Amino acid sequence: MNYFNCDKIAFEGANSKNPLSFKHYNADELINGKSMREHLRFAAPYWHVMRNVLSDPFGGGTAQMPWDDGSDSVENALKRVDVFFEFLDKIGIEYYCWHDRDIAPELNDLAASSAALDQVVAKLKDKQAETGVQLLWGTACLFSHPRYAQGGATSPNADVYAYAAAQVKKALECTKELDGLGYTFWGGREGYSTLLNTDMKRELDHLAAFLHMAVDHAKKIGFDGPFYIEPKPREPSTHQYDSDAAACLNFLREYGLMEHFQLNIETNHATLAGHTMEHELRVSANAGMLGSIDANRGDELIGWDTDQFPTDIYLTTQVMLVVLETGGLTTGGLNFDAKRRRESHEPLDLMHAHIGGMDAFARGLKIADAIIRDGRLADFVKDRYATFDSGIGAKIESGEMSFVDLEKYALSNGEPALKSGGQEMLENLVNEFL
Ligand code: XUL
Ligand code: CO
Repeated sequence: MNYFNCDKIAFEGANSKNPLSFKHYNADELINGKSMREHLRFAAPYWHVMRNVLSDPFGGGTAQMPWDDGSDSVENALKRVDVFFEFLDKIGIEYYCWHDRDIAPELNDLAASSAALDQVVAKLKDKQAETGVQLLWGTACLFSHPRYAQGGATSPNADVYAYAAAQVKKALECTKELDGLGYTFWGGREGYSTLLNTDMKRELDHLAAFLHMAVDHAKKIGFDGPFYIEPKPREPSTHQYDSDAAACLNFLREYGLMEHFQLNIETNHATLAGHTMEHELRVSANAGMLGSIDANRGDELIGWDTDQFPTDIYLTTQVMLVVLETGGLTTGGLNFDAKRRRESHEPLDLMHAHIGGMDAFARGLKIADAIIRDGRLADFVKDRYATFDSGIGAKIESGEMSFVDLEKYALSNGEPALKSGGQEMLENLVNEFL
């Protein structure tokens, strides 16, 4: 098959002028004893690669998909699988992710949709065995069909809730069938449009019960991969309950779900929440809950989820600094939850898009590794807290001190001598490596 009209993308090095080559991503090159492929664990999202027609709020799809007959048939869905695996083979990506309704059509009733899913899953299983490609995570689409207009696991309607549960049960079983490493919950419509009609407490209780049932069912079928929650503040809803990493952590703690879940952090969701990606990654990592990454970026001038491919080396460096400092991704990966611009409608644009993202992350990885090996940045941060390493600071950290003790100390110690935070010096230091 040759739908992408190119050979396998090869590493040609930084001096190559071939746009269909990697300049920096060299899968087998070792960085600190581990290959780039193992560090980066790139994944491709079925929904963007195979199903995104590149429409926007003002116009329909532009994407050329000569392999797709536009129908909701199982036959068409099976054909897409071949095209997707051609894409993965040529780009050299070894993991992928799906929603149930990306890979197979939603048909007239639940039983028919599930039967269609089984057929496609059987083919995906064969393709995985043939190629060694692995499923990074599966998920259920609980946001496109009109029945989910008011939510799935937070719907005010119990029949919708049951339908959503049945869909997740099936998606979980398909993930298990494909030896998926994880399972994601992104609550697209788990939130509200207005609080005038919303019993927030009741909806959150329902959501927690739903997730507990998912955990129970995973145990029952022997699925032991982590569940991921993917935070996002809004769009499509006005407010999504999983609005950012901190809100998700609070929810998981409140409802006793911490041990079964990790977070899947997406760049454009972080920025929509008014945070940097680095912030969201650090919040997750601090709680020991950083599981996986949806690697994309937003646009500073557009206020919605533009899902662009990551190209900013500063951003990929920040991401890889957190990933390396926390010991690397284990079950998770870097899933390019990103789409081409509407103007980039040719199949080959998919190649350019992923080449750019992979090269940007390869550079981020090398730079982050160099910054860590250099040590000056970490030394500065450590030194900044040095007053807590001994004396009064060490006593504060060990919990020995009271307000009375600290008042006594402050009265005798005089005015503290504060050192510079050194931001500009550190910004210069980071730029030395770029
Ligand atoms: C939507 C988004 C989803 C999730 C999976 O913004 O990121 O595609 O990654 O449901
Ligand atoms: Co995502």
